[in-house]
Amino acid sequence: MSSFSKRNVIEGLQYARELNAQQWRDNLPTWCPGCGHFTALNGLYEAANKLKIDSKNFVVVSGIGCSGRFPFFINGFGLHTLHGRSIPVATGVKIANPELTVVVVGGDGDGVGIGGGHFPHAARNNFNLSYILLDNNIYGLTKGQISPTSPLGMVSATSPYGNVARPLDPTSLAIVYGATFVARVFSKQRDLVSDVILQAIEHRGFSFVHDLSPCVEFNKLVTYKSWNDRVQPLPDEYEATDKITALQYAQTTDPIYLGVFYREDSPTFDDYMAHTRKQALKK
Ligand SMILES: Cc1ncc(C[n+]2csc(CCOP(=O)(O)OP(=O)(O)O)c2C)c(N)n1
Ligand SMILES: [Mg+2]
Repeated sequence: MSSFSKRNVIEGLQYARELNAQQWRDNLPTWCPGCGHFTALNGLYEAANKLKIDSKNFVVVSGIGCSGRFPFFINGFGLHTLHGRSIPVATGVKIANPELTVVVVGGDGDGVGIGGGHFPHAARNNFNLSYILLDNNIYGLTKGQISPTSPLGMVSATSPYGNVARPLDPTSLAIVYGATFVARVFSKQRDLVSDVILQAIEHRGFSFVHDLSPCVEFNKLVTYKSWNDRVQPLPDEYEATDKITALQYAQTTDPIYLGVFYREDSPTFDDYMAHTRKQALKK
C-alpha cells in the first residue's frame, strides 16, 4: 500500500469515527469559535459512542457558565442547574436511578468557586459520577472576571492592578478530597481528552477530569500557546497508585503534567448503601 492510500484509509477511519460520534450531537454549540470546551464536548460524544451508552440512560448535569451550556448540545437527558449546584443535583439523579450514566460538567468558577463546597463531599462519598471541570482560569460567560484558578497577578475586569489571590489547582484538590480517579487533560490534545473522558466514565466511583480549556475571548494571559508551552505527559514509568506522588506531580507548575494521576478501586456510595439497607432489614 502506498503511503498516499494508507493516509486515505486513516482519514476515512477517522471520518467514520467522527460520523458515529456525531449521533450524540444536539443543537448547535453557541460557544465562541476556538473555545476549548468544544474538545471536551467532542470527547464526550466519542466516549458515549465507544461505550455504546443508550442515550435514554445518559444524563449530563451542568451549572452556570459557558460550560453550563453543555447539556443543550448532547443528545441525551440534561439538567442546566444553578451556579455551583450541579454536583448535588447530579448526586440526586444518580441516587434516584443508579442505572443512569451521569456526567457533571462545570467551569472553574462554578466548581471551585461558588460550588467549591460540594466537590469534596462528592469525592469522599465516592458517588458513581464523572465530573469534568472545564478550566479556563476565568469567568468566561460573564466576560472575564478572575476565578479561583486565575494566576496571581493576572489583570482582569475585576483585578485591574493584578489578581492578589493565589490560584487553586483542581487536580490537587481532587486527589486530596479522595476522588478515586483523577486526571488532567488539555483541550488542544483531542485524543487524550476523548480517551481520558472514556476512562472516567468507565471508572466505578467518583471520577474527575480537569480539562485545561482556553477561553479565547476573555483570557489573553492563559492561552492555547501558554499552556502548550508548559504541558507534558506524565512520565512513562508513572504509576497512578500513590497519592503523595500524584500530588507532587499535580502541584508541579512547570511543566504542567497531563494524564491519569491517580486511580483506585474502592466501594462506591451505592455499595455502602446496599450494605446499610441489608443491615437495617436484618435488624
Ligand atoms: C448565584 C449566581 N451568582 C453569579 C452568577 C453570575 N455568573 C454566571 S456565569 C458565572 C461565572 C462562570 O464562570 P465559570 O464557572 O468559570 O464558567 P465559564 O463561563 O468560564 O465556562 C457567574 C459568576 C449566577 N448566574 N448565579
Ligand atoms: Mg471559567
